[in-house]
Amino acid sequence: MELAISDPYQIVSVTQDAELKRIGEKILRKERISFDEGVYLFKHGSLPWLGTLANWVREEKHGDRTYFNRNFHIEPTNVCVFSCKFCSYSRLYAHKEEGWELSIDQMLDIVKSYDGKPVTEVHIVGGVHPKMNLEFFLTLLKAIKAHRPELHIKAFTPVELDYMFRKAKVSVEEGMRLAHEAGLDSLPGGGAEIFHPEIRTQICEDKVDADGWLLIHKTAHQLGMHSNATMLYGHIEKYWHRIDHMNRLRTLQDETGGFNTFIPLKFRNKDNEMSYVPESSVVEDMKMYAVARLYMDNFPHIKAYWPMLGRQNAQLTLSFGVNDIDGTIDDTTKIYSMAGSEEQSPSMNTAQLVTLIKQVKRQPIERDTLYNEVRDYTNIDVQEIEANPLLN
Ligand code: V47
Ligand code: SF4
Repeated sequence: MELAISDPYQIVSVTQDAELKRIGEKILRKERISFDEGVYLFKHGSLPWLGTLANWVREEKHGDRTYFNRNFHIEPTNVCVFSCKFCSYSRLYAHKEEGWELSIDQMLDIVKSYDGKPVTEVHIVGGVHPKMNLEFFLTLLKAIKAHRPELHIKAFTPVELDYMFRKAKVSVEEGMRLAHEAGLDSLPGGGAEIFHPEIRTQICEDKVDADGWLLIHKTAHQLGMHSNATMLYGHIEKYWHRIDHMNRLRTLQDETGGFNTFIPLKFRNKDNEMSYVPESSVVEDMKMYAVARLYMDNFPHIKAYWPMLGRQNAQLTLSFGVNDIDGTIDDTTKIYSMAGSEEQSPSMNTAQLVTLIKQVKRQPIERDTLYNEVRDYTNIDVQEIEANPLLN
């Protein structure tokens, strides 16, 4: 009989490491793994072992269904009062002439440039500019909703929101309520970095801390909004810092159920104050995704963000627990190209995204931000997509 390498039962039982075998059996029984077990997986799990189990969990949850969306970004400014050491993108307020600042009209023009195009989401995130205050962003949200009510607005990290709320002297509850009423539909996952203060104080000491980040997401969930969560990995953190980070998110998710997606973000080292730190290897990247899938048992989705990883590595993650590769992007974000990603002008049309997913024998599903199915592309030919402007 042929030995299927992807058979999780075989893989778990052939390992010589008794502890690994015990943890693997727990996963196959769909039991939650502990903090220490998570760290053990990072330290002792081989890539094929972790990958096989993560792929099994992914297929139990989603089969071959692999999500993407049609979206674009708006980056209001790269001027920022903070000074995160890993950031290649921001210009300090003192050097603001080197950065950009968009007016509300300019941002609305970007939204209008998508009129008639079948995008479902705008993702708005940027630096923290002292003049772009809560009132400015409430006006922006209202203007976008007035122009295109059905466009989902996923915007602002707790870093931006915390700063706006403090300047406007409103509580988190009041600020989030105002933003939601003005049109904010959900929160993206940024600004999380590494929560543990031992690392956070070294890489981004002056922005919102872990509790502040988690409170803003919790408040969003209590208002009925959904959100994502990221983790910036592969720099000076240890494995246990990653598990600590994921554990805080898993605990909040138990309480609120408001997170949709966990997105590990690979640290890129070009042109920032941490350029001396080498980037993680592809093997380490795949292990990160696999352990995320195994540890984050209450997160429905694990996303690989292709503009950061590169499209081929993003494709590879689909065998290591990932079931979402984000969207078309349309060359509207600069954060990763400035940090050294090979994707210097990130843009993929639907045909390209569908091809990427089909090449690894998965089912491409276009989703909206909340994972409602927009279209199943499994049985649609790439030529048909390319010929139809509404599909591509
Ligand atoms: O918080 C900044 C990261 C994040 C670097 O929710 C870097 O769907 C790597 O959160 N190397 C912002 N990463 C982007 C973000 C995001 C992206 C895509 C989708 C979603 C979502 C959220 O970018 C920051 C920071 O962690 N970042 N600099 C760098 N040098
Ligand atoms: Fe500012 Fe965000 Fe860059 Fe930090 S990561 S310096 S908060 S733009």
